[in-house]
Amino acid sequence: MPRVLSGIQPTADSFHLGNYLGAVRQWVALQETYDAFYCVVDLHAITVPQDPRLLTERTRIAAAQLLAAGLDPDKCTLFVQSHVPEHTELAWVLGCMTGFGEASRMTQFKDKSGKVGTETSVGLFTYPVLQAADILLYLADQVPVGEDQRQHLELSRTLAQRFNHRFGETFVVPQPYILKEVAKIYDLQDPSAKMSKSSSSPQGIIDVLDTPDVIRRKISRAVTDTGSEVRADEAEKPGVTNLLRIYSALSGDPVEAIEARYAGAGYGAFKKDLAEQLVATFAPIRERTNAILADPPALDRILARGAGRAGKVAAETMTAVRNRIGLLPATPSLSRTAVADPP
Ligand code: ATP
Ligand code: LTN
Repeated sequence: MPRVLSGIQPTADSFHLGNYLGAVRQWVALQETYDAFYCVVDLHAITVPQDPRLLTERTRIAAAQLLAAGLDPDKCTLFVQSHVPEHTELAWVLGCMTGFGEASRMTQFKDKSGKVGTETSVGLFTYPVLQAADILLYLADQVPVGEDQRQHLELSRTLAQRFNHRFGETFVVPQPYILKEVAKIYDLQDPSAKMSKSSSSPQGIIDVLDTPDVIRRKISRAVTDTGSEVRADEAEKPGVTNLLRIYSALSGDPVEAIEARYAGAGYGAFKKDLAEQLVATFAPIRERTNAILADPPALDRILARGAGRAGKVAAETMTAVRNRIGLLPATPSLSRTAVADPP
């Protein structure tokens, strides 16, 4: 079975509509036909300051939402990145093969470091290298993400090829899996900006865990464009075009069919129906998330099982990597604990 891997950061109390349509929905679909590995990337989250208590809580919330959205632990491997230490070990190795200039060209680093200013960490700079390690450890063929991750995926491909060329075939060169129609969902208040956990205003972003009333209010206040025609036109009507794409992704109807349905009806009826589509999708996810979060030990068991399965694959790849690059193998019968100095 071909492999798929993806990750999501536990940096908010809820995923948003962009995360859901751009990534998570594909994760759910792909678990049926791929050997799928999905992780909550807590080590990526700490590239900017995080409150420790909140990070723990949000890691569980993230995992619960993924299960509630349809990930099935019997069909995929769901785990927390920091539970598999090979991620950081491989990131070090790959970091030693990444050019400083090459890493400096990452646009997400430029954007984010611009925002955090003097607080910019080395971790934020090497973030894409850790992401490459996440992917390459599992020899993933496909990586489902939104458009904003395309450049990071390109770096992962370059590093896989570079390693294979220098040390012999080891890694699979991964392909981005990006669905054009939902690759970039825009902010409801500013249709020129990506809907984003870190930069959208609360009114610009729909959270998977928003209550139905909040969803209805945010959609009714979403900026639409001049005129009253429900018509996709990226240049003239970016707000309506974004809403049409969301409607189409949720309902499965082509954009043209939705345009035809609301011809002459104005924005009001269209937005009302769109809000109901969102409520129908998110209300059950919200309820299931709350139910899963009510039993933390059960959730932790799912994550432990995931880490066990992921750890096996990661350990195998890491052994191959250590051998390839010439690190002296540790003698198993003389493991650290077996020959520890007496206290
Ligand atoms: P931030 O913008 O604050 O860095 P984020 O909202 O992009 O965070 P991530 O955890 O970085 O959230 O992204 C998780 C996944 O969701 C990634 O695959 C990313 O490409 C995808 N994604 C994020 N925002 C959007 C969006 N607006 N449209 C489509 N996909 C998105
Ligand atoms: N950088 C990604 C999150 C991420 C990821 C990954 C995605 C970390 N590791 C591996 C795909 C594969 C983001 O969404 N900002």
